[in-house]
Amino acid sequence: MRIDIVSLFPDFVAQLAGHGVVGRALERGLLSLHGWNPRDYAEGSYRRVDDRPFGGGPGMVMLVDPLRACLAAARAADPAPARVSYLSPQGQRLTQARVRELAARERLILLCGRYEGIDERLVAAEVDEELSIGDYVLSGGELAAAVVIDAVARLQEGALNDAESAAQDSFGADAGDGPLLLDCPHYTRPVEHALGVVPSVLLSGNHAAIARWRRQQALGRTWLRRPDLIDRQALSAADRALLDA
Ligand code: 6GU
Repeated sequence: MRIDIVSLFPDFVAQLAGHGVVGRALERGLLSLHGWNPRDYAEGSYRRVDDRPFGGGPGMVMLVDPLRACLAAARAADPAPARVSYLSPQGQRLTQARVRELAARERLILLCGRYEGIDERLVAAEVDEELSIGDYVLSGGELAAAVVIDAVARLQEGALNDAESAAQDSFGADAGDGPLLLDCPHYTRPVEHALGVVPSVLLSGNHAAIARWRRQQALGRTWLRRPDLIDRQALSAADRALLDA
């Protein structure tokens, strides 16, 4: 998958590439990241990318033309067509279902705004979807883009190690089908500690019992902490039985 990021902060892309699952996905050739700076497409010696808002008020609004030229260059860098996703608090909330849909695309163009926003005419003409990562305000789209990139990178086939992938299947937090559940508790050595003992089922060697316990913990935690994530009617009969047990 190819991801193009349009941002006034080119260092941001380099930061992402150096670490963790995203870094590994890049190394393995599962993902490529390309940064595009609208300032490189701005005219004049000042290379102006923003101006004061009509109607007054604080802050600056990003100009249409540098962004339009920058987006055109990003699009043209690869023959595959790409939708433009604008990261903004006005967007639809990002969910794991949406992440799965984004991860399946061949290309993404992520548009990061700064300051008070982007001239609405650019948004209307060039943006295919607006995405928000939650109901709070960030000073720019870059952190939101990083969230999208991380979430999408780890779903690329081969991005995770075996152990990480295993945690994703049937009883994991993101089974891929069914509800997104909160994770179950995890323990490591020592078995006995002043702060408590490890649940005995995890030491039993009974893999079916362990899987059942983890699924039950995940369901129970989700039910208690994030009831909005579970539609009881949509659970499998097996999950309902675990939740009721
Ligand atoms: Cl995508 N951008 C900004 N600036 N703020 C946000 C956001 C995005 N999602 C939540 N808050």
